[in-house]
Amino acid sequence: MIEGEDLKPRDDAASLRKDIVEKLFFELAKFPDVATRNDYYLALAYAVRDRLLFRWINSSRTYYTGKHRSVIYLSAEYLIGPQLGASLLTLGLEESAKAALAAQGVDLADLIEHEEEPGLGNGGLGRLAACYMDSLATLDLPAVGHGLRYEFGIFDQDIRDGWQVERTDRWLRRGNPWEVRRYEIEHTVGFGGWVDHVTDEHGKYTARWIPAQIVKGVPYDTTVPGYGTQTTNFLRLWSAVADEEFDLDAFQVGEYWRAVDQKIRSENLTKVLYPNDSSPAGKQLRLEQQFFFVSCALQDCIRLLLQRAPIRDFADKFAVQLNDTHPALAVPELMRLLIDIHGLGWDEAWDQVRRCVAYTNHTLLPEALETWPLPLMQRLLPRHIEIIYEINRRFLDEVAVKWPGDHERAARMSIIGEHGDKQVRMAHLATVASHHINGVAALHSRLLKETVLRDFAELWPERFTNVTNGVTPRRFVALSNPKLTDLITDAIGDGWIKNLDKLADLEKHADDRGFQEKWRAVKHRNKVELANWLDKTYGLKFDPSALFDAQCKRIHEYKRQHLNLLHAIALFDRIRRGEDDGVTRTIVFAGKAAPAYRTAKLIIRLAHGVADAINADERARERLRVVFIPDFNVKTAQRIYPAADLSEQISTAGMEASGTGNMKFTLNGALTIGTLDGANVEIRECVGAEHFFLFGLTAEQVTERKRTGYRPYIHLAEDQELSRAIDLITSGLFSPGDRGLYAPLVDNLVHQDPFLVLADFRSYVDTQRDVGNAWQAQAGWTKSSILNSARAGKFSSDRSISEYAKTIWRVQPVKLK
Ligand code: F58
Repeated sequence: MIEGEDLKPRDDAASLRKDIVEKLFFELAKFPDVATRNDYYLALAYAVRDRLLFRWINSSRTYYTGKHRSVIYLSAEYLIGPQLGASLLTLGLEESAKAALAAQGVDLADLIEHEEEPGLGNGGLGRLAACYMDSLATLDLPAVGHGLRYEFGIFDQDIRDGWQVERTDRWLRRGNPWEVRRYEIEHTVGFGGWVDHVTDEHGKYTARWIPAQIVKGVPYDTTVPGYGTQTTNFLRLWSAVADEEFDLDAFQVGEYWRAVDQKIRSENLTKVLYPNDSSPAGKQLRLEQQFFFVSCALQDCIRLLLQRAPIRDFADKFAVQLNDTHPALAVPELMRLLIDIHGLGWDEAWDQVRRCVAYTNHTLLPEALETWPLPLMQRLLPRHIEIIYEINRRFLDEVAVKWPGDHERAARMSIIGEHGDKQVRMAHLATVASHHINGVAALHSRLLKETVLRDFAELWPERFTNVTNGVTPRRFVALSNPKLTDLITDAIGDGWIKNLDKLADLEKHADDRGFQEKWRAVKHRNKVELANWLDKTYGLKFDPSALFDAQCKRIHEYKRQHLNLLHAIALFDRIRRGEDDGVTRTIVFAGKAAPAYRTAKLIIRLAHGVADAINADERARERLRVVFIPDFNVKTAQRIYPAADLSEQISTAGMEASGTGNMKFTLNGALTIGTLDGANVEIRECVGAEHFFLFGLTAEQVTERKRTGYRPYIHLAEDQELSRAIDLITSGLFSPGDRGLYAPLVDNLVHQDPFLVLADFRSYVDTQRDVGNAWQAQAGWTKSSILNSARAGKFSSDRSISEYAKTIWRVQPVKLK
């Protein structure tokens, strides 16, 4: 008999080389002499995938027979980043791969560079899901991530004449070697139609949904290997295919187009990711996507469950986590499956839902809280809306018991919003169904209880909790910053990669001049590498000895890239006026704007306008550069964090739920300039106030300013530097030939300024002066940099996931047989 062990791929360079050539032959039908870079990339990826699959089989076997509870992570987005480098790191295959390829005359770094990433997310939320998948596997927790296999992910960003131009992301065009399509699994998902209510011969009432349209969901699996363990989980992304390839009737009467119409429409479902950040798209297709993937996910869980246990074990077997409200239709869908398909009564079904579902909120911005028009939901999901109504009816009864006669509160809490047109409030639906509701940083979780979910927190205080976000140190230090990794490992061993609190051992080296010297040298090398890459790729220049000041994230008014730009303009103005503080700076921006978000696009244009004006000024460009790095994604992010000296986390206090870029910068030794917002608060607590540049209004002060009537133009009158900066924008200096270009931006700042940019300007530029001074005292800066890394252990996603596991999911690690 052939045993698993007989099939185990060998990891030495010679075996790997043989496997690569074999893949070239038998997967790609190529021989080495004619193999392209893509062929070699694919061949290596397939060889690596074999090793991942080997580990995965072991995990699956153990899970198949086990009695444990698994995590079902539901997320509409996963920004997993390029897979080759990360897989080699996890498998410990880097050296073998390098040698195996070298023997073929191929450079591994070149193949890693060649890989395109699956951009299946917008920003922080999608990247968080990917970090969490990594930590789940690393902590030996059985988990499956379910999501959508968008054929086109987040758009690629080009810059033309300083403007963002979107290009479709054809990430699948050269093949995706990491995924495995499972042909044996498919689930049908219905849309539209009507509901039949019937009472059978035993007097049992049942509802039967007759959808008007059926789409099939097929899964594509990508392995997620744990680091320093054999555990390997997977991400299961669902793709829509037509139920029937052709409409035969139409075909037979010669209407060929109509014959394929249904197919095209079904497959459109998973075509494209909505490129919206912070505000939901509100489009029917998006609602269809959400329902489609949660329905597939839940049907899949039930399929697996019923192989070994009765339906009533659902909640014992699965902990279902809603990554924001995008998967909240899982609530009525699970109810429907349990009641209509598997015959449970309402109470039993609701008990299952309440015992397994939990909800993470990622935003307080009112425009970002998802609601769906009732008529749309009624039309698309007639059975689900009935279920939602019944959930709401029972819930409002509970509210009436606690607060008899308080109709205003009941209206506020209702799942159905009655402001203007009726809406389904997804956050209320998710909250009512969940045993735990969490925010993503301490401040955010507190504000969540005090503002958007206040009534609910009063009703069920015990359900509310906080889990501060974290990031994986594997990708964001070990993989992306190998020089720092070596330096740290030489000093304290390599235990920190799996146990990030161990970074604290670096503290004892923080005052050591020799160590500081090495630390600085690593940072400098990383900056040189970034500078070279930027020059080669985009012709962008910067001086690696400059203070590298970086703001990299989606472009949004609440994140205040324009505050950063006002500072750049103030510096430029000072230089032109003959003031020189002796600090050389490069201010780097990177980030995408939602295609329909005009102000965000104008901010990008302004960044380029400022960059050009500085460049054109001989004196200024010696001291100051503004650089906009196009197409921010996981791959470029990995180049930027290791090189940064200063991390800009300057959102209006109370508006950034957590931030995770802030953690990645800190771990890589950047100091933060930031407001008391999101996880900045906790970062500052950990690294120490003296190693963090704090400025700006607090969340409470922001609320108070708005309450008492905020008048931004007062700051213009009071602050000459600010008014000069604004004047420079309107003078046309940054928009040659077009003085009105930035008028929408400027008018908004001067008259409304909803994000209090002008209110925080003075505090920000003064704090930036402190930054400049600190930068000039090299040893002090380096010490702070070391301490920032050393004290950032808390921000590992391993810590976040252990908290979810213990307090929310009640799942235990499973050691492989
Ligand atoms: C982000 N949200 C938060 N949303 O803004 C950030 O503070 C937090 O650190 C991060 O989640 C992880 O918790 C976010 O990225 C989206 O991208 C949504 C995508 C779908 C449309 C609405 C925004």
